[in-house]
Amino acid sequence: MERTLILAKPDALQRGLVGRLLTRFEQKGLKLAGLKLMVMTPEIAAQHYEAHEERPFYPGLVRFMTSSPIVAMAIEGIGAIAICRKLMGATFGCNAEPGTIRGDFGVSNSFNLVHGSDSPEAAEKELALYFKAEELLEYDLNSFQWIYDPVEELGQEG
Ligand code: IDP
Ligand code: MG
Repeated sequence: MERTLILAKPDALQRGLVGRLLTRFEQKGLKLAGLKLMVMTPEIAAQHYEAHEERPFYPGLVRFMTSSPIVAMAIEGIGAIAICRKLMGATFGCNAEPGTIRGDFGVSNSFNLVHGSDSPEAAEKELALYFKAEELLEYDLNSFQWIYDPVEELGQEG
């Protein structure tokens, strides 16, 4: 199992799309391990977007992400990082395929609704920025018995 950080960005919250975003991840068969409505502080933004600091869009990105609340989600599943990136679609809404979150709900290069970690290293760093260890819950999700093949994928006795 892998965990990834998903953010519903300020545009998603202001446009009333948070529930529909969460539904995309739930209906795919991913498990919610953490959930939080919060404001991204300038301090969190600086750490989160460290790698983009020199990019021309950085000041606008930080202004956008700190302008209104976000919803942080910890999402779990086998291969969750790559699966969530596929569900999100390409970075720019205008290029994103229909059927993806960015492809279905937006057209903007910057107001693109959703963030998802892009590697295991990023996921670990980013989850720690938004969640304390005790806010990430360990529990059995009953539906996993029907989402995964218990023998092939969950390694349970047949
Ligand atoms: P990602 O969100 O698909 O991983 P990144 O390249 O990591 O894309 O960029 C982080 C965020 O910065 C994007 O989601 C988007 O909001 C913003 N961004 C990236 N490139 C541009 C740009 O060229 N213009 C405006 N905003 C951008
Ligand atoms: Mg990125």
